[in-house]
Amino acid sequence: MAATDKPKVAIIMGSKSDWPTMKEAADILDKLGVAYHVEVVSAHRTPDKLMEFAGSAVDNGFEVIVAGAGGAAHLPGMAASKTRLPVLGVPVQSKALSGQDSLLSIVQMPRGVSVGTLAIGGAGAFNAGLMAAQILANSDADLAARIDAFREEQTKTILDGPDPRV
Ligand code: RP5
Repeated sequence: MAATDKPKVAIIMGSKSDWPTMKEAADILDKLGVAYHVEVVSAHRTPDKLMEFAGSAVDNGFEVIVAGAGGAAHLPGMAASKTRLPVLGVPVQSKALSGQDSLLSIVQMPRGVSVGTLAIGGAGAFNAGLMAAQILANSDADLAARIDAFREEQTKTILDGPDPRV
């Protein structure tokens, strides 16, 4: 990946406190050589910024948005309301309700405005990054090959260590 590559993936989150979770999306994109943009954009604390960010996302060259939020997690849905880009929602694990609140806030979108909802927490963030890469790979053969290699490596790791005790 060239340093000058304009990111096609935006990773946004409601708070700096979401970063330890959302870093997992960044980590898999790093591993797959996909450039990304990272920014805190809060649906509740910075609503005008969210509208501006999502409303200009296509013009800014983004092709996928990964959005993570916890609690009353309205960020992914409100981002999706302002852009036709695929929005992958990550429910961050909240302290009070263990992310059940985040999950339900993100997943129950009304018909006609879609958010692809991932699992609660780090695995969801990782898979959101992976899915963003898989979307881009439809028009990027080199990235598709890197994803295939990642999957083969993952499978080999399991097959090479079948004994659960070691
Ligand atoms: C949400 O509120 C954020 O996405 C975060 O998960 C949660 C708590 O935010 P902080 O109070 O830690 O900033 O908007």
